[in-house]
Amino acid sequence: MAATLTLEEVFQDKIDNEIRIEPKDWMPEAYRQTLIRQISQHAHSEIIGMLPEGNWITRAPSLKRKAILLAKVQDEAGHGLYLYAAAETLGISRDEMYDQLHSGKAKYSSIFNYPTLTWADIGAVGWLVDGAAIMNQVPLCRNSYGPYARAMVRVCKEESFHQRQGFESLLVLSKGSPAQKRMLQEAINRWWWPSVMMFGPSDDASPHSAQSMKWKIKRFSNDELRQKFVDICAEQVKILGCTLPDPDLKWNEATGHYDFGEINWKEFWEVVSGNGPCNKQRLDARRNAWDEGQWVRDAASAHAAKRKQRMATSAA
Ligand code: BYC
Repeated sequence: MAATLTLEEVFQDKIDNEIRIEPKDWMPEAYRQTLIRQISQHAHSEIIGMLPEGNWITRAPSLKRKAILLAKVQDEAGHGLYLYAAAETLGISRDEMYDQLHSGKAKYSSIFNYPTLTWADIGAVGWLVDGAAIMNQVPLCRNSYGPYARAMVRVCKEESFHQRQGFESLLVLSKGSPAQKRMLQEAINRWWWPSVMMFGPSDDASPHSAQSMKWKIKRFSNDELRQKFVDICAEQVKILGCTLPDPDLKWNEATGHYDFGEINWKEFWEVVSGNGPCNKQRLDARRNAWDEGQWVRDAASAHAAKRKQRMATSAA
């Protein structure tokens, strides 16, 4: 007679056989907590990520660019809300997640703590930041938790458009005046290393990777994805007639990849721990938006309570 499997074994068996875990399925508490941590961090990144680009909506150089940027930033709001909804299926409330963000307890992507100083930074965010995000998120479409995987399919479709519009806008600058070309190269110089860091710590310093790979939350390691990103960008930058700010970037015939320079991990951890150029500004903006929206939440709750009462009275 076959031995009875434990809940844990049934769970891992599903994962090993590529069967998705759904909200009502049994799951180990640590799996639930890992997903809450990652999905909520991802949602916060989308919402905070609206700020550096939102900064340029009123200053976009043409009506076309303004319309594109508005749509992109609205997409990011949608991604954030979609992801909060996916995290809620794991038993955390949206208020708790907001509270963790506003109190500084929850992380969000390091990349959004850098400033967007010129219009070219907006193109660079599309090309490099969305490019890095897609590299990380396409494998997440196959992650083992159903609601997160399905959310990622939608998000990746929209982000591919974001990445292309960013590159196209940089391509226009690359054919412009000497000042525009200079602005383009400077934006690439500013955004390159933070984008490379965005993939997270190197594999030997990533505490969560091994377990997340076993649970198929992660399909590739941080360093594998980072290498793919470098390989692609090292070629694409040539089309822009620009360079990446890395003197050690060099094609390696033996490995079939680009070698690249040392990452400044001290800078990465400083930014992650709250000391980046814009951390304070970003969190203050979110906290103010939350406080200033209190009357909307109060009004919506009062309206819902009145409606409920009216329905109860008419049913009686
Ligand atoms: N920034 O063991 P590790 C977008 C933390 S937004 C800050 O490798 P894990 C867009 C990590 O949380 C898309 N913190 O962790 C929006 C952990 O700390 P805790 C953003 C980072 O989870 C607007 C510690 O370092 N994408 O597309 O296995 C405009 C150790 O790391 C970062 C996502 O959120 C970082 N960069 O792997 C434009 C993707 N990296 O929690 C575009 C979803 C690491 O132990 N997330 N940390 O305190 C993931 O794929 C994974 O969570 C990560 C990290 C690869 C980021």
